[in-house]
Amino acid sequence: MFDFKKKGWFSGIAQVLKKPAIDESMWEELLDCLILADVGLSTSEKLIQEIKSERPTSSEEVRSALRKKMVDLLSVDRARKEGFPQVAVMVGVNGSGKTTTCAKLAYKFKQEGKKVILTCADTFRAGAGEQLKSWGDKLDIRTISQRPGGDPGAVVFDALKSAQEKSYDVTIIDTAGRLHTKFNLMEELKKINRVTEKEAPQAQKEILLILDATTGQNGLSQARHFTQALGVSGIILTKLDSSAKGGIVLSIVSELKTPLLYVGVGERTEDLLPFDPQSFASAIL
Ligand SMILES: Nc1nc2c(ncn2[C@@H]2O[C@H](COP(=O)(O)OP(=O)(O)OP(=O)(O)O)[C@@H](O)[C@H]2O)c(=O)[nH]1
Ligand SMILES: [Mg+2]
Repeated sequence: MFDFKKKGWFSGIAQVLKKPAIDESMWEELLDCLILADVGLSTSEKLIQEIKSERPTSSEEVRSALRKKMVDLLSVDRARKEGFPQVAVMVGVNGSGKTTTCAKLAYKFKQEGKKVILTCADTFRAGAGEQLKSWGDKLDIRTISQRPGGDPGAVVFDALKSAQEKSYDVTIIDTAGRLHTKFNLMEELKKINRVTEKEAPQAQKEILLILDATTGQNGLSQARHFTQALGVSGIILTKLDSSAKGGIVLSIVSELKTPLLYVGVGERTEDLLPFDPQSFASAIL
């Protein structure tokens, strides 16, 4: 299990809350701690304002209010996330960890006894198909790909047909990394979505945005474009094991109003953890 507490992202808060008096300087120090942990200015200010308005009378009350606010904030839109996706399309910028996360998710579903198929709709980068296939081989999971330069929509079509004919439970679709500013590439993702809508209308679908936690606040504006253009249903935050600061999860969910479903904490297939707001908040505070 990944130890959120060990990272010490919010250890400053514990120090501030050791002080007996609740005064203006304490609120300022708390705000600084949140910003330093990469919570982002507007989310940090919002959290502090809300807690302040409850007029806590002890540092313990401040701590429990902060914990509760964090859980509320992180719990956005999670109710409909029951069950498992039958079709998952992974989107995001270059190098964010899409292909690795495809393998991690495939491994997880396979562990749960589901029949999984991996699909490489990244026909852009030479070697993308081989990269996904080598994960598939390692996990003994069927992988569908096409030669570079092919039509990603066609690969997805083939994969969904095959999944239906052979009764696969989950189809995981990898796509090419792209910047949200590349109009044609964004249109290509929309086309992939249209193919999944058409070929698997009944399936529970997820469009998952794979975000690299180390890009911090800068990654957020890119992410916003993806969520707006594609109707992203969930986020997977990768590389939380590296130099990233955990507060980023709060700014992501607060800014994008999209639930954070998993975090990536390493390069191995087992390094994907379901994200649970309650355990996160309890671990860090
Ligand atoms: N430390 C760490 N590294 C990760 C994690 N997830 C992915 N990586 C690494 O990030 C690098 C890029 O991962 P890929 O899965 O190839 O990223 P991608 O989004 O598919 O990249 P493109 O297809 O080129 O856009 C690889 O070196 C991965 O091992 C993670 O959770 N932690
Ligand atoms: Mg890739």
